[in-house]
Amino acid sequence: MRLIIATPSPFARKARIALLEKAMPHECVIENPWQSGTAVPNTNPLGKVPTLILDDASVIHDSKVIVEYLETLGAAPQLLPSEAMQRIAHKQIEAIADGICDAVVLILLERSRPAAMQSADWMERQRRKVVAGTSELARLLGEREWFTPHGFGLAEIATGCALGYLDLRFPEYDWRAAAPNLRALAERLATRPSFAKTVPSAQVIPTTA
Ligand SMILES: N[C@@H](CCC(=O)N[C@@H](CS)C(=O)NCC(=O)O)C(=O)O
Repeated sequence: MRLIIATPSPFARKARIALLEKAMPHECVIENPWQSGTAVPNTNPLGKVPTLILDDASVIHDSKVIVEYLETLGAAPQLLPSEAMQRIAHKQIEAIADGICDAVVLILLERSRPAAMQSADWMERQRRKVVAGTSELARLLGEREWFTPHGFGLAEIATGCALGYLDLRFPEYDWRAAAPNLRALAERLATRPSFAKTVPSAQVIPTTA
């Protein structure tokens, strides 16, 4: 399998962590989906990473679909619980974590526009989503070690990727002070080789009009 990634992408990181946790052999191909001439649209009509290319050349894209696909292969550990409501809890938490990342991406894109074209209102609207989403993740975790009785799984992966992305792309928001329980979760996750091997790093977002 080949996984098309970008080094800062929290969505790509989610898929990478799932592959590493399950010890599935794969190759990572680094792209920058924002650069002109990127090959990403050749495998994903939406032009986004991650994209998973299987050995028979079939393609699976969107991190949520990739993780669901990997689960069907049956390798341990199980990242999505079999029990229905716990499974929904993991997917709900993933949706919040991904939504935080979407809002940060929108802020970055706005900042990449010429200063006179940037909308402070738009960026503030996205910042509120980041803060409210993080606060909801903290509420859902509470004082527990993991979000659900299933233990480590998709919810923790998605949350860890969102928090890592905040550190990289939105460091002005001190989520550790706002949510000490998420800080403790992030510290636990950082000890896992899958997280340590996939720490995000920046790529350039070209200026857009
Ligand atoms: N829902 C998608 C989101 C993927 C996404 O937004 N990826 C960003 C990088 S962090 C991207 O490739 N953006 C390029 C673009 O939107 O043109 C997923 O979970 O895979």
